Amino acid sequence: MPDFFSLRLRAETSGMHVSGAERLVPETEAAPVVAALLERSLARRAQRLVLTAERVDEGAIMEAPLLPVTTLELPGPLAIPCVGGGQGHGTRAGAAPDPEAGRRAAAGLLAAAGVVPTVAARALNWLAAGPGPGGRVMRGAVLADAETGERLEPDRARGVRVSRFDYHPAVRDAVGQALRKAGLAHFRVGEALAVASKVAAAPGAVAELCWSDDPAYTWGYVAAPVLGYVRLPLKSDGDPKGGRVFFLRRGQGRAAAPAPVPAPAPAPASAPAPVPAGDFSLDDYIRFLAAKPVLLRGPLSITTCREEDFYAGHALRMGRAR
Ligand code: WAQ
Ligand code: MG
Repeated sequence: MPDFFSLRLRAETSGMHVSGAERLVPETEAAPVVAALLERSLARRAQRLVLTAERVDEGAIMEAPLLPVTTLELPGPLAIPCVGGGQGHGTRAGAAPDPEAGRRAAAGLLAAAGVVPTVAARALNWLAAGPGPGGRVMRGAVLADAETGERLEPDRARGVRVSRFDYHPAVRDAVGQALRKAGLAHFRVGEALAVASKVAAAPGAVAELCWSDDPAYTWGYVAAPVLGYVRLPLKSDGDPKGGRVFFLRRGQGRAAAPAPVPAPAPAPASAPAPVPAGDFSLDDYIRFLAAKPVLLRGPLSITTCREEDFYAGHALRMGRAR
């Protein structure tokens, strides 16, 4: 394989971050991908675009499995399930998914993945209020200790950005096709699945909670090594608050032990096994998210599932891990 390029585009208006895009592509594709990223940001009329392009040695790249995707059907008349709706982001025309039911379900999923329930509840409040100083939206993610709820991100205004990841070139087209076929063509789904799959591959990863700060995009997800990527309605139409919380279990070691690198995994049959908490530090965790080049691959599973069936199918109890 040729060398790869990490391409990162950041768009700002009046000094405020408006959007970002991350790609990790073979050198031969770098030029057309840069053009596509620029086009998308220009269409959003940003004032300032910052493009970073860095050569990445192919030998430094790790492969990690894509999380299986489930759209959760929630009980109640308002939460209408959604794959195949043709809207691209999971809502059938006329359906008004109930974000309160979604947030309750998200709390249960986080607890099942190993987040202490009071910590999960706190995290939902962070995103609802805007997790940055003064209730602002952050550019990156909140890091939270899954057991104590302590916030661990070094910069409370910026958060931690996941970078240097992409779909493996061998699966990228097939993934796009599978998502479109399932009614999940919206670019946010494909981008979020890639972020979540890298985050779940980090040493010490327990779970992630996310919904967009785009006021028009109301679906979000809970992702975890033991759950996969679980989509659900998480906010009301028009709400501009959103963000990400990465929950982690810290390892024993405090020295600069290198992050354990999982063997290049063949695609998992269902959910990939959780990475056990090992000998790694918070710095290792952050370095993995920001700097370790990761290509995601494996067949992509996409299903729709009722909440109780999801727990049964994953051998999880509602609200707590097996
Ligand atoms: N690394 C860390 N945090 C990030 C990153 C990143 N690369 N990109 C975005 N964030 C944080 C940041 O705080 C944003 O404010 C927040 O996440 C939301 O970002 O399957 O599009 O790009 O239908 O608005 C979920 C899709 C879409 C659910 C989420 O997030 C589905 C989305 P956005
Ligand atoms: Mg984004």
